[in-house]
Amino acid sequence: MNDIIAAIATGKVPCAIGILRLSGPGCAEVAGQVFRPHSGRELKDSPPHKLVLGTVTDRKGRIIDEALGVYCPAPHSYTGEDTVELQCHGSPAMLSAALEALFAKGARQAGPGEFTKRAFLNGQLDLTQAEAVIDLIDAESAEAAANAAGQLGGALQRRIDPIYEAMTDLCSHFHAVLDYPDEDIEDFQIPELSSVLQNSKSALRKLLATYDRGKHLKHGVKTVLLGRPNAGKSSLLNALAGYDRVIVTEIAGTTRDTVEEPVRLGSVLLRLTDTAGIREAGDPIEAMGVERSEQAAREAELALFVCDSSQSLNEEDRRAMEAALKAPRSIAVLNKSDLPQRIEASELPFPHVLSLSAQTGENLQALQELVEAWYGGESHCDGSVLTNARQFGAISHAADAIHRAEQSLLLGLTPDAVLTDVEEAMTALGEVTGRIVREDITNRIFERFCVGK
Ligand SMILES: Nc1nc2c(ncn2[C@@H]2O[C@H](COP(=O)(O)OP(=O)(O)OP(=O)(O)O)[C@@H](O)[C@H]2O)c(=O)[nH]1
Ligand SMILES: [Mg+2]
Repeated sequence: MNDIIAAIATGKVPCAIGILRLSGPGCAEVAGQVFRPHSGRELKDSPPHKLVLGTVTDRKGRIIDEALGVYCPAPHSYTGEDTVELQCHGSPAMLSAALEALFAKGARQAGPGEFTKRAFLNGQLDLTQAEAVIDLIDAESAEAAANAAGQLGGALQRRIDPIYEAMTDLCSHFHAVLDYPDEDIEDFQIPELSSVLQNSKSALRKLLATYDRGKHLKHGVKTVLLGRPNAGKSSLLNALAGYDRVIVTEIAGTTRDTVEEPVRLGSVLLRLTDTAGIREAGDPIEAMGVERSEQAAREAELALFVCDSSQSLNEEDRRAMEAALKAPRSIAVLNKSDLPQRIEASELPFPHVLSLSAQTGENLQALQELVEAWYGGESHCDGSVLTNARQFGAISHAADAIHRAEQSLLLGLTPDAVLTDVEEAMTALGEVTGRIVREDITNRIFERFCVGK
């Protein structure tokens, strides 16, 4: 990591400001050959962490921009190394020319995520925080951003660390007793082991339970609109999206294919899929559309069964209902509440039935309230939830290992057999935060038990 990396940190379209970023020992010298402060001082001698105005040159030495530069010497920087940022005007051509000039002076192109990787390797961030950086960049809602910002601030790490610490204490105690019999160390206690295992398992299970909320925050809730032709599915999608996303006509069978649209309902992002109306298809294309509707229903977390409440229920409605009820959560929508009603809520075998009008917008609020009650809320936007499959997989692995350790203890196996599983759990937790287990146990032995004095 001794080389100097450089990259354009902003997008590749013309905009007001474009940022060039460098990191690595001595990068201020390299940047200083391309960016010259108006003050006449070298960039490396400029006041650290302060913006200075200057000119940017290309590899031929021609001035191509006037920009602000900031030098952050190690270790007080994002990567923990010397870093420089040049805030230029946002011309992609100019930024490329300046980047080439930096390459000519000894920098090399940074790889994807390399600045954050260096921050991790230099101990500025743990893995959960490094992952939060990418979540923050990808955030599609303020809630997702708030959660990623919380994780970047270390919220998930703070939740995992105490569990890891308790296991470290346990293992280090055990190894200390075993490896240093001459030292006067208190003997190992089975009840202590048992209670640590129990607490750890319950904390890990609570953490695993946050994954659904984390997924919803990050990716939205996969939602499908199901119903017979002309029920008003597309009208509902348009009403929720706030614009005419899909074609609506009075002709039954208007929608022939599935159509996806992200829709925000309060604090919840729904990945809404409109589908072809479910019925005995009149032609092969429609048949394929209906098959896709049923496929979308199988993949959905939330199904909205839409029916035309001005018409009595028929077989087609029942077929759509059946598909909707298979989703983990479902809501029956009695659409067209603005027309004379022919269906009673009690006719529908759904725990949640809402009467509304996609056309007039009447009672759409009720749908939002229900969705928010299920998937929304501010409570879990603090960054302490699991948001990706890697974290979930590793925490599940840890929970399984702890469960095995508990079982071994119950079966009366010796503590070393139990501790093998505990160490496996620690390794799995270490994968989430990026900690190295052996090193931590060793450090703790010397820290806590003063072995070797
Ligand atoms: N009065 C009234 N008409 C509605 C309402 N919602 C939809 N419609 C009408 O019902 C007809 C069918 O609406 P669509 O949204 O195309 O229905 P769909 O379920 O998508 O139908 P397919 O795509 O054929 O499966 C259109 O003429 C809409 O204007 C409503 O709330 N009230
Ligand atoms: Mg439609």
